[in-house]
Amino acid sequence: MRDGVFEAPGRINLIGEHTDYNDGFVLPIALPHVVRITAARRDDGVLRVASRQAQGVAELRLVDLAPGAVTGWVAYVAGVVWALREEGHPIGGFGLMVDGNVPLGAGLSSSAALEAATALAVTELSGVSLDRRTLARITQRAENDFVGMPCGIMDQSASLLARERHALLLDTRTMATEHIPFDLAPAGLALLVVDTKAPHRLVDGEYAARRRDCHRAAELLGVPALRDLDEPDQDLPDRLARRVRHVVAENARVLEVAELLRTDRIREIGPLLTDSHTSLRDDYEVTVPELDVAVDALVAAGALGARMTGGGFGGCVISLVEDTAVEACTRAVRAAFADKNFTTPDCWTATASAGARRADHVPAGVD
Ligand code: GAF
Repeated sequence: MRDGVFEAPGRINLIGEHTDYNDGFVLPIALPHVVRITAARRDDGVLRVASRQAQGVAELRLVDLAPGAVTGWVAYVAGVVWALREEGHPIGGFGLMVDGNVPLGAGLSSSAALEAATALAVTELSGVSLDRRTLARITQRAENDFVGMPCGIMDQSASLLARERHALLLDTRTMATEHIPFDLAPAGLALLVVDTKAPHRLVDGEYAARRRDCHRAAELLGVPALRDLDEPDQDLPDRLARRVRHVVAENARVLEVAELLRTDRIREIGPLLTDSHTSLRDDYEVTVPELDVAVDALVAAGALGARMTGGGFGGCVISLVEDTAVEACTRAVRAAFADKNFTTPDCWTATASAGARRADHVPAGVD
């Protein structure tokens, strides 16, 4: 029996990188690209997961779900069911068919989209009513404790809370949100995305190492989180001082970009995007040559600003460009990549799209 279809988008972060696990600010948009799950309840206590993009079918008994017991992409699905059950929600067996078009391994949060779609599907079809912020926290818990990736809460929040034609300003400490209009076409602008194809691996030591640096710095400075600093501190060991400088400046940039968007001064966010990239390259040290070459080529070709987006170490660059400059910027990046013998990048423009939703519109009273 087909019980329901649920969709959750990937995301692009406009600015506010590596701030979420420091209790800071982020400003993502949801992509039009989604993970789609067709879900049906089962009464045998089994979670059966299949995907149109991957081989094989996983059949897991709910009672066996435990951190470490499941690996690969199925862990993101199983982890959400596990986390919900851990928190006492009555989630039973399910058959889930996963489909989607969020580019994989590109730093566009295909895994958070998978988690969000799973959470929405299994709660709604079980009659468990949880608000979106709670779902964001539970899906983050699934990724932290079940998958073993110590991510912050940005990606899950973007997928669950974002709105069409708006950017989501999120205070990750309070989970307060503001939906700020972000509609580039009427302003004659475009957001050009360059998927560098540089392999992107966050479940490795580098992300966790940055997180440890930040926590150590906060501890040394006697603050609950780096969010609580207004000025970078000079008394730390060099590496920690640079990490702190990035986080403090990046939080300030997010708030500045938010204010520029609120007051309809979109073009003026360009230099702040590029400053963010420079800081991620020099102080936070999470870029790779493909990301730096793309940003340099875009800015040289006339982009108003450009930066890596997401965790770094590969993945995508975003740039704010006049809509008349999209082709020239695309050509410039392709030429720069060819010159360096890098893999040819994918280039496309993104629009701010809707957050996770039920996609089979069941008339009221039928379900
Ligand atoms: C990854 C993480 F999952 C997010 O929580 C965030 O920390 C991001 O990297 C960096 O801003 O996407």
